Amino acid sequence: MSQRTASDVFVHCLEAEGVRYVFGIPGEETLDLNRSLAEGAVEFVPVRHEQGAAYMADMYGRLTGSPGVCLGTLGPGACNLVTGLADAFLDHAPVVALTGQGDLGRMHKESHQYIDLVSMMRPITKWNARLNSPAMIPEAVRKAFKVAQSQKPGPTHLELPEDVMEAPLDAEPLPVKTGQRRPEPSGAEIEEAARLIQDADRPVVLAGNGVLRVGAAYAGREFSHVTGIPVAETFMGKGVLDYQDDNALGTVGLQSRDYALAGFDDAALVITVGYDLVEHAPVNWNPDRDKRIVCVDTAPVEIDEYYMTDSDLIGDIELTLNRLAETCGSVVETGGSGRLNEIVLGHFEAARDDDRFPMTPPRALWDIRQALGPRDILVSDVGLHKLWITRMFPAHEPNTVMIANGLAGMGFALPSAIAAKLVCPDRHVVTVNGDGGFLMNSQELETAMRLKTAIVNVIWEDRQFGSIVWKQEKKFNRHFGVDFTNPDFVRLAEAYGLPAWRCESVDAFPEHLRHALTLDVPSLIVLPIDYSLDVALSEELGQETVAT
Ligand SMILES: Cc1ncc(C[n+]2csc(CCOP(=O)(O)OP(=O)(O)O)c2C)c(N)n1
Repeated sequence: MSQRTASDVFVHCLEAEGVRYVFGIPGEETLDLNRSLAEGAVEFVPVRHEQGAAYMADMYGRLTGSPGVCLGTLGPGACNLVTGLADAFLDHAPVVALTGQGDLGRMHKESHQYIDLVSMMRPITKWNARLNSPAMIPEAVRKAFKVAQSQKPGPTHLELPEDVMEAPLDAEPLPVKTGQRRPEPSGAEIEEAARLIQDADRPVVLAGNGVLRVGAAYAGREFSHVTGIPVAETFMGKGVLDYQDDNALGTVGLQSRDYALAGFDDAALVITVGYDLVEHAPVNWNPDRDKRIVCVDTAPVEIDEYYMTDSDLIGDIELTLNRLAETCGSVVETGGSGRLNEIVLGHFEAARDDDRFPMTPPRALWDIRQALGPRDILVSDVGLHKLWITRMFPAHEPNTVMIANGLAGMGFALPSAIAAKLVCPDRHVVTVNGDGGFLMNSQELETAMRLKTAIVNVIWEDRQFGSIVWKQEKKFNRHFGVDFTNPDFVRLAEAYGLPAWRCESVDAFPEHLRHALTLDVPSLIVLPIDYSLDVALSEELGQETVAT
């Protein structure tokens, strides 16, 4: 038997971690690793730009809870991973990034494509290391996965010098422990929080990304139903409650009065559940710092002068919510107002009869909602369309409206959707993109076609960076530096082998969409969009408070 190399052991460690895919682009400095991957059980998925690989790993991590893995070579390959890893860092997606590197012997001097990747990755990873010797591999891989997955999750990075990976090594992976005890707050902490909640005037829940991340949405529903306390959701918390649930207050955060109209002004206490401060700063819902706050989360809370908590219930969110519901029982004076939902869903429902063309965003979202089932997935790119989606697109189930929020990088949707389809082959996956962001990673149409990931890509075409136009018009009454022309997107998609259509009438969109959803290959729909309707829907909702 030929001698095993460090790269063989490395891949064996990935297999032990349960890795299914490595998304990436190989390089001359990852030859041994790619050879070992080719001979092992993990599928290497070649992509067309490393940013796409990082976003695929990010979405894989979001939807499975297990780290997605991406690979770039040294220097330029690693640099291209950065945007996707920064996204995973700010939105807390578990990812393990692997990068090639030159030999250990040339790192102290100027040399071809050498950049100190460990330093470069430091601010956007939870942990990050160079493999200085083959013997480190079992420990380093186990640590990279454990840290990426532990709360709150995020990316880790391993830099793999070429000479380390080709060296002989005979070693086994460290055991991967599962079924460990889930930490919980103490009984006394639960009781104190329950007392605060029972004594408070008109409490409400603010549910965030963390609830979905740990699969605790159903515990959130149960908590709301047992206690009677209604739930407002952040953009990334969509689907904690079905939007048709009587206790659903809607998605808050786009405009300043969202919170007031969901009942926050009258609430003396807010229970934040799985809320990451990066989602929307607490100054927006607690501007006078007068609310009592019960925090249910997986990790100690961040400090913010507008978020000084009265009770921290740190541990497993599902267990905590179950115990808190049991201890609180039915709460007498619950808060919340249905006004926000009335306004937003009122516009949404009315859109069904809006036959203007180019289409208005609410009508487009109405058609998408009708075409998708409750568990199907909508992935938004970044731009004005994202604000419309977060404002208005109603979710039935958790993890069905996926967005890039913390970093909010354009180009997120297409590669992420490919991974969503790999993870959820039985669910429809639709992307909505601006014509600006779509071209940032459109090369991944080739990856989608090759993998036969049957995602439907909808481009809202306005030949402008729409959200910047919107902001410039509000600030200066004019816009500049935001107009462009587009390629013929239909012919572009066809060049990759995808079926594609341009909508020429309002009825064409639902027709094309429904047809596209029956196909077993990816497809593309160009939808001329009319952004003249303000996403800041009404004065009653106040000024917008977020950036795209
Ligand atoms: C990678 C990246 N570059 C720049 C921005 C800043 N930015 C946010 S939205 C936006 C315009 C988006 O335009 P488009 O993709 O056409 O979508 P639309 O707003 O028209 O829906 C820009 C430039 C960003 N978020 N990400």
